This record gives sequence, structure tokens and C-alpha cells, in this order.
Amino acid sequence: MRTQVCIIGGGPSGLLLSELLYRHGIDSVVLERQSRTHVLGRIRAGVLEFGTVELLRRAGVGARMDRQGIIHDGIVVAAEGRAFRVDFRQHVGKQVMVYGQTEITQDLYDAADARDGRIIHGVDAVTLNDLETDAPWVSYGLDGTTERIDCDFVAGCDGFHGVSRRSIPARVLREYEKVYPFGWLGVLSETPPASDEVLYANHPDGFALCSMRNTALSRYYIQTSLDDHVDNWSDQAFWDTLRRRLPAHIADTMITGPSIEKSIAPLRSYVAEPMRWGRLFLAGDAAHIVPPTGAKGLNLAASDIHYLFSAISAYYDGDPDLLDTYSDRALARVWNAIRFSWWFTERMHRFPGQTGIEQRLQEAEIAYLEQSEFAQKSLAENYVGMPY
Ligand code: RFL
Ligand code: PHB
Repeated sequence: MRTQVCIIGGGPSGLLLSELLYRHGIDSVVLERQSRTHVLGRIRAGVLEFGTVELLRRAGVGARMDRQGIIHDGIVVAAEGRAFRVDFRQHVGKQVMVYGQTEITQDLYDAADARDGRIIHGVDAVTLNDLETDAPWVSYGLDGTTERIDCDFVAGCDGFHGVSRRSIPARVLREYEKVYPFGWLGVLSETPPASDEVLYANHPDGFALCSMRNTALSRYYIQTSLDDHVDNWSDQAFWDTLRRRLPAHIADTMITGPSIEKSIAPLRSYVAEPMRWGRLFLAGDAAHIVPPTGAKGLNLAASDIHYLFSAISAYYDGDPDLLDTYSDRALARVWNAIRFSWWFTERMHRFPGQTGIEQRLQEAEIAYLEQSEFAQKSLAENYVGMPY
């Protein structure tokens, strides 16, 4: 088989790239290890920067998002039993949109189906070959046979555990990593959200987050220890712990119900450099991971795809130079989001062995955020997303 761009990974990065390329008349094939049902079953991101919203519109998949997404003007931060708002519109004149990653992925699959896009599920043993030449090729297994795709470019959109990043020689790849000593236990429930806006709570027992997918579907997280397991958490234990970590006026009015999804995610900051090797271009979680505090992961995947699509489309339009600057342009934005997510994570979580003064310093930081217009502007600017 031959295509112009072979995309490894059918998550949001890979599907979005494929859609943008199609609209520019560039052919691609997406290779995905899992089934479509599996990909759509992963409950992940919920908060979109407006850069992401605009890119999805540009890819022609904005209609349902614009009907069902909820625009938020700010977030709520809580500590020491109090809560206050950071108003994005007031501080930076921008907003974010709440619309689930599952819905985006569904919209992208629907758009690919409508144009008979080639997305091949259930592939294994993917190998990337001759990446340093002008004629790279990809081999993969499907139903016991080995297949080959010849292409101009390979887009590595296969997430943190994918094969693409590992295809860059060790002498070239630089990795930067910080693993946090805790995870997030997330619960999805068919209940109205406890807070109208996304709420981040610092509490001496650990962090808590109230979010939502729509007015009847809530998403909550609590900080847990790394060795914890979902089986240790009955719904009742989850709700009791969450309530204790929230300000009383929110805890008292929160409506709880059975969980329809429960999972634990570890937290890490990770960057791989460079994001290009020959004809291979990494994008999204394949190249970097942020802790979810600040909701940057999917948004960074989208900005990578913006830069990568611009570079590949310019190449086919006769200007190959943007390919050379892809890695640097993407990484500049990535490192700022890595910094912001690290900063917010450090302020909001309880660290093992945290001393009294460290807890009070966190509280003083949050009190400063509550009082200072400048501190709020900085948070707002980063949360809504730096320009591309
Ligand atoms: P994905 O979504 O991991 O997709 C990669 C795809 O590649 C496939 N794959 C392979 N396919 C073929 N061959 C191989 N060898 C392969 N290896 C892997 C995988 O099956 C998969 O389908 O990466 P992508 O597309 O770069 O998208 C990144 C986002 O999924 C991720 O950054 C966000 O979900 C992060 N994130 C959040 N981001 C936000 O912007 N806002 C949020 O509110 C937010 N909340 C979250 C999050 C991530 C979370 N978890 C569980 C990690 C909340 C959580 C709890
Ligand atoms: C979510 O809704 O899943 C969510 C919201 C904000 C975050 C992380 C996750 O910072």
C-alpha cells in the first residue's frame, strides 16, 4: 500500500492530523493498535483551549462541539475551606470549552467514515523503517499477516507507550522526566456537577477536582497514593473522601450517585527531544506528558498537530522549510505548558512527607493568588492557552 502520510495511532492527535490533511488534499493511513470501541471507552480530557476549539472547527468537526460544548469563563480554586474564582474573561478576555475527549474522538471517527478514510484497527508489531531516507516505510501485522505501507512521512501519534519515539536512536533522543509521588483516582457519574465551573481544591488530606462533561454528567478526581487500586475504593468511600476535601458549601449540596467509570492515573512530566527524526514527526503524548492539573495534555496534542499540519501542507505546496522548524516550534509551546502544569501540580497536591511549613507555604501561595490581580492574570493566560 502507498500513502503520503502514514499516521501511527488513532487517538485524537492521529485522527485530527488525518482529517486536516484530507481537507488539504493529502492522503493518509491511520494505524491503530486497539479497536474503535476501546479508544472511545477511554475517559480522559474534558477542557479545551480555544486554540483547540478553532482547530477542530477548521478540521470540519466542530458542529456537535459547538452545540453541546459548554463555555466556561473561569475556574474556582479552593483551600482552607474557602473558594474563589479566577475569571478568564475579565483577566485575559478569553474562555475555555468543556467537551469530552471521547466526543472529539467520536466526531473525528464519524468524519473519517464519511469520507471513507483509511483507519486500520487491531494492528500489531508496527515497525518504522528507512526514516532517514526520502522513502520511509512502515510494516505491521494484521490478522496474522505482515503488511507494508510506503509513504513520504511518518507521523508518530501513538501516545506515551507507542513505538514511534522508540524508533529514534538513543544517541539522538534526549528525555526529561519527573514522576510525581501520587496519582489521580477519577470517577464519572450521571449526576449534576457540584460546581458550575471546574474546581481545584488544595486540602491537607490531598488534592480534589470537580469537573463535568455536561449538565447531567460529572467528573471528579481525588489524589491517591501511587500504590492504591480502584478496588480499594467503593463509591461511598470515594464520595466521603471527596466531600471532606471540598469547601462545606459545595460538599453539602453535592449530589452523588453510582460511578459509571473509575480509574487511577499516575502523574508525570515528560518531554522527548527532538520531536523529529528524518521523516518521522512525533506529536501529542508520544512526545510529552503533563500531569492533568491545568488540563493541558490534549491541548498540547492539538497545538503539535497545528504545527505539523502546517509543515506538511507547506511541503506539498512547495515550501519544505517548515519541516525543519517543526520540532523547535512545537517544543517551545510544550515547555511552557510543562512548566505551568508542574507549577499548578506543586501548588495543589499534598506531597508525602510534606511538613507543616510546606503546607502553609502552599496555602500562602493560594492566598496570594486570591488577592493578586497579577497572579490571577498569569494563571488565566496559561489556562486558556498561550497563542500558537
Ligand atoms: P493517545 O490518546 O494516547 O492516543 C494514542 C493512540 O495510539 C495507539 N497506539 C498504537 N497504535 C499503533 N501501533 C502502536 N504501536 C501503538 N501504540 C499506541 C493507542 O492505542 C492510542 O489510541 O495520544 P494522543 O492522540 O496524543 O492524545 C493525547 C491525549 O489523549 C492526552 O494528552 C489527554 O487525554 C491528557 N488529559 C487531558 N488533556 C487535556 O488537554 N485536558 C484535560 O482535561 C485532560 N484530562 C488527561 C486528562 C489524561 C488523563 N489520563 C488518564 C492520562 C485526564 C486524565 C485522567
Ligand atoms: C476533566 O474534566 O477530566 C479534567 C478537568 C480539568 C483538569 C483535568 C481533567 O485539570
